[in-house]
Order: sequence, then structure tokens, then C-alpha cells
Amino acid sequence: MKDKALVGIIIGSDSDLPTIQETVNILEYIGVGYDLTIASAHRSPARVREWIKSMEKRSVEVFIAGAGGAAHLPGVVAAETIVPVIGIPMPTLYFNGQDSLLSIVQMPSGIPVAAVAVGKAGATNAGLFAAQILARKYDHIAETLRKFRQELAQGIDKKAGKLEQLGIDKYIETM
Ligand code: RP5
Repeated sequence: MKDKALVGIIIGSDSDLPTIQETVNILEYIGVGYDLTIASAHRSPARVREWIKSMEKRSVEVFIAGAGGAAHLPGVVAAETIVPVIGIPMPTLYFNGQDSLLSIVQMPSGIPVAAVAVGKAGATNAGLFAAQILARKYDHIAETLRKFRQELAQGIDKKAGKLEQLGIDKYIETM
């Protein structure tokens, strides 16, 4: 965590930590300061509200909220602030995160939450999307994001080269 938290990350339970680790990883790679806390829309609503207010005082610029099941946390955060909120639907045991996804994506008109994919891909993309919002204002973040895109493309080029060289059967043996 860095001193200046541009991104406030909140998750509903410690069971969300393995997924939110991907958000933390990408923000650290890009060099974006964040604050991470656990507070639940249902089990500790007062703490959710207090944390949002404290983050607003620290001039947070984007919130990321991850929750699973009856995943009301991102919507509750969005109801309390006009800072943009990105919602991550956490994977769940019984419905594979579809419950989380529908809870987060089906916000009523007037209180938006930008929902990303369920699970770790969504967690990475939440961090990247937050960074892209911040990149409008912070040049060093924009520069790192461009570098990240180049590295993604280079990674695919490398795979294509390997496939040409080995063919499909040998390639799969190396995986
Ligand atoms: C949500 O309920 C959390 O975000 C978590 O994804 C889900 C299950 O929480 P635990 O029962 O594992 O604490 O509030």
C-alpha cells in the first residue's frame, strides 16, 4: 500500500482476498497507490460508510468493491459517493459467481456501478480500468499502461512464433 491512495478497494470478506490479490498486483505493477479494507454491506454497514467517508477525505479518485453472493457492497458504496465505483463479482460455490454478477450489474437507474468479469480476470481488469481513469490526469500512469499493452502484445507474438516453430502437438507438450 502507498501513502497517497488514489484507489480505495473494499471487499466483503477475507474469503475474497485470493481474488482481490490480482487487483493489488496490477495496481502495484502500475505504481498506483491504494487502500484495501474488509467491510460488509450486510454484516458491518456502519464500517462501510465510515471507510467511504475517510477515503473521500483522503481524496480517493476511484473505488473498487468486490463481493460475492447477494453482492450488494459495490451498489452500497456507489449510493454513498459520487466517486466512480467498479464492482468485481466474486466467484461463489453454488452459482459460480452468476449470483454476484447479477447483483452487481443490475443497478437501478441513477446509481451506476461499472461491473467487470467474475473472478480473477475481472479483478485484474478492475485495477486496469481504475488506472485508465487515473491516466487521464496522471501522465506516469498513462505511460505505464502503454508499456503494459506493449508487453501484452509481445507475449502473444512470442506464443505465435513458438507455435510456428513447434507445431501444435509439441507446443501442447510444453504447456
Ligand atoms: C460476501 O459474501 C463476501 O464478499 C463474500 O464473497 C461472500 C461470502 O462471505 P464469507 O461467508 O466467506 O465471509 O459478503
